[in-house]
Amino acid sequence: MIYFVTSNKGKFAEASAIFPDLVQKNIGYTEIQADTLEEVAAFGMKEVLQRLRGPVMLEDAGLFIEALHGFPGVYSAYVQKTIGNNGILRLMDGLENRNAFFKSVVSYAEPGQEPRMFQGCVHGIIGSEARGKKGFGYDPIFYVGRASLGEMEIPEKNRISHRAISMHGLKSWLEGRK
Ligand code: ITT
Repeated sequence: MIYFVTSNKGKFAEASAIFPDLVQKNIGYTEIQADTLEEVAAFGMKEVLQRLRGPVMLEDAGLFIEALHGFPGVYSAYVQKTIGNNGILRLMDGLENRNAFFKSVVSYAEPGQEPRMFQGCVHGIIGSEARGKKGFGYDPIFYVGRASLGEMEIPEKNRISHRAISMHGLKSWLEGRK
């Protein structure tokens, strides 16, 4: 059993398809203002470990848009809550370079052990319109090939996503230790 500290149901559903013995803990942690997802995750884990024992993981993720110099990046959750997908589409209006990637950083720790981090990225493009009602966050505007992530069921998204890559990294490491 592993505790996954997250408030995000979509993240939890995707992670549960990879780790069937996951338990969601919606206890919150401080997301510091930093330049990298790694710093946010490492700080969050320190705080979480003061409150939770047992194997625990958390994940910090973000969308990085090339033409916007990596924005919204570490501010992805705030930007999604404020200007949302329509706001991003408007910012991208008329821009030819639509390249973007999602990045996920997972931090995992066990009592008395140094936390470990695993990362994953998926490259795609910001489409000209939102499509699909599956997934969460920026999924409807992020396209890999012809489909947006918002059009994909979890198993399909988990074949390519940043989160699936970082979590499979953790899973392989855990299995390699057995
Ligand atoms: P927790 O911190 O409680 O886990 P959160 O939603 O705040 O949940 P993050 O701090 O990692 O998660 O914020 C990342 C934001 O980036 C998230 O709120 C989404 O808007 C977006 N995001 C991350 N992964 C995504 C994905 O797979 N698909 C679409 N949007 C994603």
